[in-house]
Amino acid sequence: MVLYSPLSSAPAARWKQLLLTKKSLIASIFVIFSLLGLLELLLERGISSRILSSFSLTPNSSSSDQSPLSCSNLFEPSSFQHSTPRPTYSRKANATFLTLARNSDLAGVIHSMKQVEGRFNRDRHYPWVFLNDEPFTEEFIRCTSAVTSAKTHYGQIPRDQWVQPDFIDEDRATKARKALSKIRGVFYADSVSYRNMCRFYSGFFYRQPLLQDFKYYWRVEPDINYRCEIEYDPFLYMEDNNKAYGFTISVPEQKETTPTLWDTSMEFFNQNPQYLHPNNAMRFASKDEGKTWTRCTYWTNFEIGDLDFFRGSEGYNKYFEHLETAGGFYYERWGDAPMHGIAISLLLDRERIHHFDDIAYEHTGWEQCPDPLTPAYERGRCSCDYGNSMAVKWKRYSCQADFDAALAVPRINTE
Ligand SMILES: Nc1nc2c(ncn2[C@@H]2O[C@H](COP(=O)(O)OP(=O)(O)O)[C@@H](O)[C@H]2O)c(=O)[nH]1
Ligand SMILES: [Mg+2]
Repeated sequence: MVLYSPLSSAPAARWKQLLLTKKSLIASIFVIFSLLGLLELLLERGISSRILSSFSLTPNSSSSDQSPLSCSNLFEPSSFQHSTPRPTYSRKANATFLTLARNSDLAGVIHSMKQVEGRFNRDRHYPWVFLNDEPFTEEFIRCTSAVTSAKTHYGQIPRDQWVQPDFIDEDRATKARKALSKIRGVFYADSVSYRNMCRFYSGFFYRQPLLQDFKYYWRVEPDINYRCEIEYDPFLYMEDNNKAYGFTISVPEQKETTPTLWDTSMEFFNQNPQYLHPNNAMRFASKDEGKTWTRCTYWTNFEIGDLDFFRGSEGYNKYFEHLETAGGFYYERWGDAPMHGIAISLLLDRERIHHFDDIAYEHTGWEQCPDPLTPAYERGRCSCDYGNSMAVKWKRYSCQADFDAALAVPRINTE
């Protein structure tokens, strides 16, 4: 057998020819792009940059780059089949999915919707509520409504519930953002819009008119994954078991984003002890009866909640007002996760907080996968690795042990 070598004399001519072909190929590409550049100059329409960017189109790329008819291109090969006969469910909760998004989040939103529809909602037909601080584009509405057989609703958040309030001292807020940006590893340190989003999810989401007729919401963010079928109805689980708040993953908040949140919170609860539930889950938030904070939060990009609790709880709304007045959403970077974490843990009977340990959920690489020894894993035909779960692989960053400890605290008889 003769091994091919470009240095051997016999194929030398062919090698030379190959080099020539390669050179002419490069020359042709050069000519094509020069022509495109020329055309671009003439038409001033950015053709070549669009051709180049189409080579690196990712699911996260901005939808505004795409033509109005392009939403169909965002669909991956279908992960679920509409053709097979599906069960019909006669009982439903009064519930909706809730997605806050920018128009530029379209591709990620569609990805998430397909996950939710494919793993659960194709048979249940719960509606979707989409909220945005700007008007949704016609493309966003058309593409998202095409993914679900259920109703979709689109709302714009009132400006005063989104933008930084006037009483915030902008100089102080700017200095705080600059200082936070200098610390390595703090996400969104300099972002005002992220702060708007956190404040909105802390104190305003449940006040939106589109949510007024619903009792339960299930929060869905762009670019999330459900790795098992959801074979039962989590909304009905909430209803049947009188749950007010459900989560999948719990993690501690970063110190740098919330230096004064705990003290500000304790100030409120010390002044208003009537709002503390006697059977609360304080142990989730503090190991020493409130002196120090565990920094534990329910990771709020997944949450299923009872809107009546948020709307109707005087304690929750007064607590939010107290935080709002302190200004820490802008002078620091208080997140909705630590705010919800403290409020839910202190205001609610801990029996009303539920860990959905059978739901396989992933976002930004952090995930929860059910234990394969539990029925949920097989029943859900899961495609995830329990060993990668936050509470297993990253146990030291998980707050699951704190939640379990909170549930184990002996109850006070309130009869
Ligand atoms: N309308 C709107 N939605 C936003 C804005 N910033 C964030 N969001 C949404 O708020 C949620 C959380 O934001 P995300 O960037 O995913 O935060 P992360 O998961 O903490 O990295 C997502 O549903 C985003 O689409 C914004 O400025 N406007
Ligand atoms: Mg996110």
